[in-house]
Amino acid sequence: MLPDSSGAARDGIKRAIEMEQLRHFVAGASKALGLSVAFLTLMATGAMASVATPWQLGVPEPVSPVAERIHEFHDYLLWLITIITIFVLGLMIYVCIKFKASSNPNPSRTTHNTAIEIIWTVVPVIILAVVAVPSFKTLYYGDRTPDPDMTIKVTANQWYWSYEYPDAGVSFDSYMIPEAEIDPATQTYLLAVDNPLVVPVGKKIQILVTSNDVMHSFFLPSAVVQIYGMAGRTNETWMQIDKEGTIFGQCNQICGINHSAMPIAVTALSQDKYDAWLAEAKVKFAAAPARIRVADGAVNE
Ligand SMILES: [Cu+2]
Repeated sequence: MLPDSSGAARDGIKRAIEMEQLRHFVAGASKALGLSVAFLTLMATGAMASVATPWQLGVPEPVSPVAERIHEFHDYLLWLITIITIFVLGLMIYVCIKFKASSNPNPSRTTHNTAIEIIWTVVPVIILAVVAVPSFKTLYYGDRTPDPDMTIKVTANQWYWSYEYPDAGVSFDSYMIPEAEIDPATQTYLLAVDNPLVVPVGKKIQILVTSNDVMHSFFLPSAVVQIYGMAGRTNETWMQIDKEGTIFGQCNQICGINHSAMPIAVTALSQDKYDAWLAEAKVKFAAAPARIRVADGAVNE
């Protein structure tokens, strides 16, 4: 060691090394976080069926304009919170190292700084505003549609759904297919039903939901529809399924012992196929006697 090397010089070198290590750490952490966020975003927006699969990441693929907007809002918030979190983490690490007792033996006695106090009040207010504006827009967009193409009335029962097409005069019940009758090649137990709700693709459908008994909830994750069914009350929402195929949902309000036995299947068909189905349904369901479920669970077929 050189005779003139002072304690201050050693401290300076030590601090320089620490700052260099910090810069490396922050750069590495940002890169890792950026890659993770990109990966998760890719997984969340990738093509996925509406039935959950083992090890699936992310939420179901959106099938309606409301679902798409909500997914966009979700991704926007994810970027926003990621930036805020990285900024706060970076600030904390910087402060912990720069102002620790060994590198800052004579701490500042500052208690107020007007400029900083204004910044840390105004910036969060701006952040809340940029979250609130798209949030309310999406909320009101999904609430109801002013000019629906058709109406479907959904009535929840313990433990099945009744669907009614008031414009067409068609109504029928939709029951879960029991495990013993499931065809594993084409059906999924706890999701497959005997009579799915059938809708035309690309049409704005007003959905009115009520209940005949306890509280239920009509929940279709791929279309981001979730609305309570309550006896004596009619709740309104809407959906527009833009892809042909079947999506699934479930009652997601605990409604009694067979709560798990009231799945929802919605099949979206092109207008021609839907018209053909409707003509068939008018005949099929007109003649069918209403199924009555009695206390012991028996059903008259
Ligand atoms: Cu229910």
